Amino acid sequence: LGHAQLCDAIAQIVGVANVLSDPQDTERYVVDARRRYFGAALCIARPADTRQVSNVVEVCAKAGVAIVPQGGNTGMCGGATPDPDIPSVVLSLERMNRIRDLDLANGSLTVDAGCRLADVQKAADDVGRLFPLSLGSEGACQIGGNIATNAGGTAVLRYGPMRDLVLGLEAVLPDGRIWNGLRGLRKDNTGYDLKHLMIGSEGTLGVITGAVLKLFARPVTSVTALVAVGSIHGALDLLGEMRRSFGERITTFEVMSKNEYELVLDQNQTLRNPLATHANWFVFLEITDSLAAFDIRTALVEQLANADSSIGVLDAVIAETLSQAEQIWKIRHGVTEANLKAGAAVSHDTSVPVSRIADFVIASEKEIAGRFPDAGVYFVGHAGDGNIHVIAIFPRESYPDEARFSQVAGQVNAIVDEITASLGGSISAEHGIGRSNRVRLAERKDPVELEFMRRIKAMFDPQHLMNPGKVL
Ligand code: FAD
Ligand code: LAC
Ligand code: ZN
Repeated sequence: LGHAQLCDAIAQIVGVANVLSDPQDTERYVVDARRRYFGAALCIARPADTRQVSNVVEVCAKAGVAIVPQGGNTGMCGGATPDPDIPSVVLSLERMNRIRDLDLANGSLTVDAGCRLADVQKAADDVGRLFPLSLGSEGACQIGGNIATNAGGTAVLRYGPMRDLVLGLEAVLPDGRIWNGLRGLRKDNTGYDLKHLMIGSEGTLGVITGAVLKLFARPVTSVTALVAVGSIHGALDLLGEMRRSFGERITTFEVMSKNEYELVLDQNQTLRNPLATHANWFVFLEITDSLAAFDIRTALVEQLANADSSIGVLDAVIAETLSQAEQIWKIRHGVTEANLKAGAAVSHDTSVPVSRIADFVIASEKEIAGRFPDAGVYFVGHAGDGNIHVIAIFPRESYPDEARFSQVAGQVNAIVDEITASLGGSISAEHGIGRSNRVRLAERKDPVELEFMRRIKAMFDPQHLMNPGKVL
C-alpha cells in the first residue's frame, strides 16, 4: 500500500471522521505537551475498540509503516511524538474510554486503556473505593499511558508505581494479534509474566488496549501538612520519624527546595504562601487512614511539635479544610508549569536509595552551579521514593541557539548521571526513556540488561515498527 492508500484503508477500519491528516487537526498529536519535540505523521488514527486497533496495526505492519501509540500526550520524554523522518501513523486511544467492568468482591476495575486517569479515580470513588495513582497531569493522561510509562507520582510511597496497580492487561502486538491477559488475579505463577514486560515499555512492544486495575479501601480521614525545614537532612530525618510513627499511613512525602518553592509562587499569582517562615526546604506530606477512630491529625500535630527541636522543623501548617489542602497541593503541582515559564530547563528524574538523597542533592547542586554559574539549580521530588528531580534552569537569552543549548544540556546530564551512578541510582525513576534519554540509557545501563532488552524488542517487533526510535 502507498501512504495515501494506507490512510484510506485505516479510514475503512475506524471511519473517515476518525482519521486526521489536516495539519490543523494533527498538530496536537505530533507535538509534545512541553513543545520540545516536533514530529509528523501520515495520519492520526482514532480507533473505537480493541478489534479496530488490531486491524489498524495489521494494515500498518503489512505496509511497513510505523505505529506510535499515544495516550494523553503528557509524557516528559518525547515518547509519544512521531519521528518526522520515519513514516508513521499515530494511534490515539482517546476514543477508547469505557469502564468495562467492576468486580467489587475482587477489588478490581477493568477499563479501556484510553480512560483518563482522573476518570478512573472517579469511577473508583463512585463505588467507595480508591484508585491511588496521582499525578499533576491526571486530568489529561490516560491509564494506557500510565501503564506504558510505569508512572509514579505522589502516592507511590504507600501504593507503589503503576506496575503495582495492574492485575491484568490486554494489548495488540506489533503483528496485529490481540493478547488477552485481562486476568483479575492477585496470584498467577504460570511462567514468564508478559504483563510486566508491557508495563514501562513506552509503546515499543505493543499497544495496550485494556487493563484490570487494583482498587483499594478509600481513606476516610486524611491530613495534609506543609512543613518548613532548615536542610535536606532535616527533611529526611522527618521522613524517618514519620515512618516510625505512622508506618504505611504516610501516603505522600514530597520535598521542594526554597528556590523552587519561590519560583512556583512567583510564576502563579493565584497561589498564596501559607507559611510565614523562610526556609531552605519544604516538605509536603499527607497521611491517610481508612479507620476514622485513629486521630491522625492530633498525632501529626504532636509529632511535628516533638520534631521541632530534634529535627529543626521551622514552621508547619496543617490544612484545616479540604480547600486549604488543595491550595497546598496546587503549589506542589505547579512545578512543571513554573519551570517551563522560568527559562531553558534541563530536568532530571533521578532515583537513589533514600539514604543517599542528601548526598545526591548536595553533590549535584555543587557541581552544576560550579560548572554553570548562570544556571539556577532547583529540586523537587518524591523523597519518600528516593526520586528527586534536579532541574537546571538557564536564562533563555544565554542560549538563543538550540544546538548550543542541547550541548550544554548534555553536559548537565553527564554531571547528574555521574553522581547518580556513584550513588547506585537510576537516570529515570518514573518518566521513562522515550526519545530524550536513549543515549543516557545506552551509556548507563548494564550491558547484559541492554542486550536482553534489544533481544526482547526484536522478538516482539522484528520489523521495528512499534514506536521506533524510542527507548532503545
Ligand atoms: P503519552 O504521553 O501519550 O505517552 C507516553 C508514552 O507511552 C509514549 O511512549 C507512548 O507511545 C506510550 N503510550 C501511551 N499510551 C499507550 C498505550 N495505550 N499503549 C502503549 N503505549 C502507550 N509522570 C510521573 O511518573 N510522575 C509525575 O509526578 C508526573 N507528573 C507530571 C505532571 C505534569 C504537569 C505533566 C505534564 C506530566 C507529568 N508526568 C508525571 C508525566 C506523564 O504525565 C506521565 O508519564 C503519564 O503517565 C503519561 O501518560 P499519557 O497518557 O499522557 O501518555
Ligand atoms: C513531578 C513530575 C514532573 O514530580 O514528575 O512534578
Ligand atoms: Zn515526579
